[in-house]
Amino acid sequence: MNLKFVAVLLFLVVVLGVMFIYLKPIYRFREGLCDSSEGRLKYPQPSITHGRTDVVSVTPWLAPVVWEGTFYPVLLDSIYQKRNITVAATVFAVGKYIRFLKDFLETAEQHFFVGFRVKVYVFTDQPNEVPKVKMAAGRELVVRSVPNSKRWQEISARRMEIIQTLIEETLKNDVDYIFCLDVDSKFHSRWGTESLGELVAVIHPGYYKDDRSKFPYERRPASRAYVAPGEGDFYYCGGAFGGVLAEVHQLAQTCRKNFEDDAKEGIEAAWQEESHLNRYMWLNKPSKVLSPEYLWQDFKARNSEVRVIRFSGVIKNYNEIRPN
Ligand code: UD2
Repeated sequence: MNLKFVAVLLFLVVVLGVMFIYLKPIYRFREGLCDSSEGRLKYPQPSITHGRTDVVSVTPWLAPVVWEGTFYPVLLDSIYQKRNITVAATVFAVGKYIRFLKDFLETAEQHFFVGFRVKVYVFTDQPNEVPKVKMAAGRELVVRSVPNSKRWQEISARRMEIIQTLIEETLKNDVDYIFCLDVDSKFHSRWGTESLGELVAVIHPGYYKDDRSKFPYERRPASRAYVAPGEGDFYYCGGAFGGVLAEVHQLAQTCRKNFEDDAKEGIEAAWQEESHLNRYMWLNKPSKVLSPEYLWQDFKARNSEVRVIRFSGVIKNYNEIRPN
């Protein structure tokens, strides 16, 4: 009886072993994951009609616009894996916004540059309240104290100054890419190497089908965030942008200076640093543009061209969470 059992068990182990050896490569090949016998990656042949026809996938200045279906994640990951990159993310959780941090950090662990070296910089006025989130090997959480402010507009806008200083004082030789993200958001799906570029902007989910005359740019010529009628490419989010350190440093420094010079003259742009960022991106075209998959809004129904929501802003009660 025991011998029979052992024989059946052995038989099953052999069958499963053979299946594993022969079927795994076939499965992996279908997924586009397979190494060829020479150790090279196999993936579907690029087609001359590659990409999507229902959405824009390249800008007039020839920057890619990243949508699901325009890239092979495994191919991109293999390219950047060889470069051994480190990606930083900044996130601010000041005042009541600390409540969003746990979900942000936990979902970042599941979806944001999984398998890569990542440093998440949390800026908060309540360092003791930062949730303990288990981070995978090679991933690190750094907590920095920042003061609170009476005005939410200042909390949001002062991020540029803090990002500028962080790059100058800490990140310079340590990190290759940086993304600056809103905390009241969650990751739902992959955000990875496809998003990397010199200067990266995300198209705002609220305006991507609108004519540029409807974009909420700063329209007063007195402001340094001014965008004239007939100007502007896309309306970009203030809640997510990034790129290589030098480019993001230049962006943060310029937006900060323009914001402060405006303030000296008693002007605050319509959407604070988001307005300055939009002006900056008009004059300094992003080298990669991310579709609204990369910052959706939970209160919006998903449109059919948005096949994947990767990151989205949660529904929040502004009156309840903002300082004023
Ligand atoms: C938009 C932008 C935001 C910013 C703002 C204009 C998106 C999705 N969001 O969102 O990035 O450009 O317009 O100022 O594009 N914060 C705190 N504590 C506060 C207030 C803000 O920590 O009391 C931080 C936090 O990281 C938050 C971010 O600042 O995610 C932006 O503030 P918001 O979410 O209130 O801005 P909102 O929703 O108007």
